[in-house]
Order: sequence, then C-alpha cells, then structure tokens
Amino acid sequence: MTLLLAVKGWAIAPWFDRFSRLLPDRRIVGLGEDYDPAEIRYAATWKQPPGSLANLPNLQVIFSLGAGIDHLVRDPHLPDVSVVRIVDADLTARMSEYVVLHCLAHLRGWRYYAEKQRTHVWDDDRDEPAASDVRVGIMGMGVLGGDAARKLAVMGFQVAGWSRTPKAVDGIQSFAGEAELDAFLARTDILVSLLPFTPQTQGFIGRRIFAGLARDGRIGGPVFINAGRGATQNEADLLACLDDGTLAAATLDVFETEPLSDTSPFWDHPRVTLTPHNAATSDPDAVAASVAGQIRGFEAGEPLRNLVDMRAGY
Ligand code: NDP
Ligand code: OXD
Repeated sequence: MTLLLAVKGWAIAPWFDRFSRLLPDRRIVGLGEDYDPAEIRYAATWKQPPGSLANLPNLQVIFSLGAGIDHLVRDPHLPDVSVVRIVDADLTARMSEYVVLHCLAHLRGWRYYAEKQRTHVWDDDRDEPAASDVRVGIMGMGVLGGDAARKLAVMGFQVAGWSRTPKAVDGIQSFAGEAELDAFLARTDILVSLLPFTPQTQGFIGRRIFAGLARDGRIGGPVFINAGRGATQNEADLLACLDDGTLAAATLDVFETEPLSDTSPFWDHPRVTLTPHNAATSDPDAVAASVAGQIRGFEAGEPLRNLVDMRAGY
C-alpha cells in the first residue's frame, strides 16, 4: 500500500508532508529511497525520469500531480495501468485568474503605460476599447478553457472556443475541428491556448495560426497567450511573427524547453511578457487532498475519477 512520490523539478518536501498527514497509515517513499518495488501500489508523479515507474509489479494507479500528463505520455516505459490527472477547483481558478489578468493587461495597455510611467510621459491619447469590443478565442475548451471562457465572458469579452468536439457553453461561441479552425481564427483578436501536448498539437501553433487571426480588432493587432504547453508552439514562427507584425504581442507561460534558456530571445523581446510555467501552480494542500481522496475511494470500490484516455494523449 506504499505511495511512491516520483517528482522532479518541484520541491518534494511539501508533498511528503501533505501525503504523510493525509495517509498516515501508508508508507510514502521518494525516488532513490530504499523500497521494495513490490510494495508500491500508487505513484504520484511530476516529470518523473523515464523508466522510473517500470518494474513495479503491484502498481495499480499513476496520478499526475499536474493537470498535464505529457510527462507520462512521453515515458516509453510507462506501465499499462490507470492514469489519473488532476482536476481541481483551486488549480482551475488559478488558471482563469492568469488568463483574465493577461487578457485585461492587453486590453488596458499594461505594458504601454508601464513604459509611459518609466519615461514620465502623461499620455492620455491611447484608444481605449471596452472588453466588449474585443474577441477572445480559446483553443482547448476542456476543464481549464471552459472555466476561463466563462470568466472572460463575465468581464464582457466576446468569447469563442475551439476544441476537437463542439461545446455548448452559454454565451460562448463554439468552433470544432480543422473544418472550423479558420473561421475561429478570423474572429479572434486575443488567442489563448490551453491545449494539451499531444502528437496532433505538437508544433501546431505557428505562422499558419497567427496569420489567420483577425487584423481589424481594436487592440492594435493580434495577441497570443499560451498557458497550455510550450511544445504546442513553433517558437521560430512565434518570434518571426512578433518581429514582422503578424502578432502584436504575446504572453507566454510555457516554452518548448523549460526552464527557459538564459539566452532565449523571449526574455528581452519588447512585445513579450513571460512567466515561469506558473499560470496555475499545483497547490500541495489541494492536490494531495484530491489524490488521497481518490486512493481511499478506490480502495472502497469507487470508480477512479479523471482517468486519462492514453490513446488520445490527454
Ligand atoms: P482537458 O483535457 O480538460 O482539455 C483539453 C482540451 O483540448 C479539450 O477541450 C480538447 O478537446 C482540446 N484538444 C485536445 N486536442 C485537440 C486537438 N487536436 N484539436 C483541438 N482541440 C484539442 O485539459 P485541461 O483543460 O485540464 O488542461 C489543459 C492543459 O493545460 C493541460 O493539458 C496542461 O498542458 C495545461 N496546463 C498548464 C498549466 C500551467 O501552469 N501553465 C497548469 C495546468 C495545466 P475536446 O474537449 O473536444 O476533447
Ligand atoms: C501543468 C500543471 O500541467 O502545472 O502544467 O498542472
């Protein structure tokens, strides 16, 4: 009944602490510790080294401690057991805060006025559209995209979503699949990506997507916000499109390679705002409680929730 914490890139101590308190009757071990592979029943993972979940003969469930599961999909030695991802109100709320914040920042000229303040310029001539003048398009209308869409609509934005399958969300225009992609892009001033990384989305957001965005909007040109996965964006295209005016600005939380290299041109780009993949941090209190609850439910015979379809890859 041991839980293995297979976590890399995050401090592990808070997870040990929460899981030990929530599951006091279990042994909690970390990678590299001395344990018998046969004692591991559950694994809670984030960016585990590939192969580290192989050869655990009694492993039954793998939990991702984040909403994304690409660290699992990319592991060629992943055992064929149930994979559960996090769907958590705290994480969802954090992502929507991020998306609303950055849509508003582009609407209200946040960087523009920061520069005016830095240079002591009282500039009250900027065109100031209302949120209702601006069309936001969200790629990926899952748990996170759906919540962000609803909250943007409350702020007054004209919101549409694009996903594999159509969605019925009050007040949100739905587009689906390749056949409706161009129409979705053509009505979008601010493009937000909350797409997962899959073989289909890898490198998908490039010049073809940026060039399809509306050019008649009120915010001075198309804007791209990516809080999904970095590997879904073609970074050479993204830079070229920012430089030649195809895109007016970008907010990036995720990158092809993380941490972002010290020499990346994104750091100093005048039209890029960047954050270190923290749009929606997994809070150990909320996430460990969710995983522990699932373990107890599973052992009581309840079905696991938020199971990943490993064939679809998300
Ligand atoms: P979901 O699985 O709930 O939603 C994924 C959405 O993407 C679905 O609407 C799905 O369509 C759509 N989609 C998948 N593949 C395609 C495709 N090929 N074409 C069109 N649409 C597609 O995921 P979440 O909303 O919970 O999370 C989304 C992603 O956000 C995560 O995978 C993760 O990568 C990222 N994330 C980033 C964080 C950060 O801090 N930056 C934090 C948490 C998550 P359909 O509904 O039709 O299936
Ligand atoms: C993620 C997360 O999937 O932090 O990026 O949850």
